[in-house]
Amino acid sequence: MKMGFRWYGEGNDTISLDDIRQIPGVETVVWSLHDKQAGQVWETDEIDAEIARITSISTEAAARGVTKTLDAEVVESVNVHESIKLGKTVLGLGRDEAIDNYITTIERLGRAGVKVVCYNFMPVFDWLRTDLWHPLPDGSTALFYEKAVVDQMSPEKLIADMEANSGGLTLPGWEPERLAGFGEVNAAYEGVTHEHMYANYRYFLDAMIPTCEAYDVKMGVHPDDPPFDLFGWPRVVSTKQDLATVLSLNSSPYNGLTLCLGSFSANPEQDAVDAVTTFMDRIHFSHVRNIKHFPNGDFTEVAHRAREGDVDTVGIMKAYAEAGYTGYIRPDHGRHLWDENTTRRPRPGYGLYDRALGIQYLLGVWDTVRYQG
Ligand code: CS2
Ligand code: MN
Repeated sequence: MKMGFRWYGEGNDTISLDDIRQIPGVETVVWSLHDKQAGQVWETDEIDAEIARITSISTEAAARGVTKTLDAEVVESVNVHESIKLGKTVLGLGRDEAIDNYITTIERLGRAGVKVVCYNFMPVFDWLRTDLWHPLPDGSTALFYEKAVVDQMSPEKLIADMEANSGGLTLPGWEPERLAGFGEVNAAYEGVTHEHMYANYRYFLDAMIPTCEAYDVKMGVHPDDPPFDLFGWPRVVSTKQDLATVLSLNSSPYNGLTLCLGSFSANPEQDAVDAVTTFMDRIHFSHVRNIKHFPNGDFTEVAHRAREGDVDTVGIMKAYAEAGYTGYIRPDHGRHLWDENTTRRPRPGYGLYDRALGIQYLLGVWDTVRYQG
């Protein structure tokens, strides 16, 4: 297993590579070119520059005797253009052109040494919460989902609220360019069923997977977050059955999962440990985090420690360790702690401290199973 840490890039994150380097156990920086829109090709020189930045040690740090390096083997995400999900031209781009661009990007990432690419197949929106800075009883804040708000609100109002709530930062999945196309995309989903989505998904995989095999880049789809339909749009990566269906669309091991156990567990009926053991050989990357459910359908994100919430993070790490899992793992959304609620406001869910604490907890379980004595 390799432990990773998501980083938004120089000048785009409150956390530095030198901060990440000091978290015990982190080997991989999970990165992306965050200014790229879905459908765009990633340029080789931009890819190379970002990887060089991540894998090198700054002159200043080297002068202090720093020698620990990080790798850049995991990308999260290369976003899928809506035309691919819809199977038709939308926002001025045809499906086949969008797929060709995606394949070119995968090829270039493979050449540069990237091993896993995370993506999602959610229609219109990426992840969804109603409060990004929800107070917890200990004074920290965390991402929160209030069911009644989503049930009563229009997507347009939610977009406005999220923008107001993001502290001026562009939220991945909520990029202004994506939101600008909302009306057209929303209309294009009229009448699109889950079956249509699966047919388009298969078409995409069949076109792309041979390139993934040739360049040794494993694809990992991230589950829908939250894992149920929203605003009538068809989500197809929500349930355990959905994950099995997606894997069956193309049987290559390169068609795999980014098993995000927080997203998956946002449906309280789903069993995270069971998903890990069921899909083990097709999991290339995993996000381990914890959430707490309320009887009215709300949920909040909490610390990674199992007893803080409803996700069995110990059972998850035990299952990975017992199987000798060789893929990548990262902590997922953490709470915002200490100065992150005042002066050092991070990207929502992506502060430094709680993810660093979470990693130590996850590695504690891993080491208990793998390295006793
Ligand atoms: C989220 C998503 O749960 C998560 O990791 O923050 O933004 C996720 O990165 C994307 O859906 C993956 O494509
Ligand atoms: Mn996740």
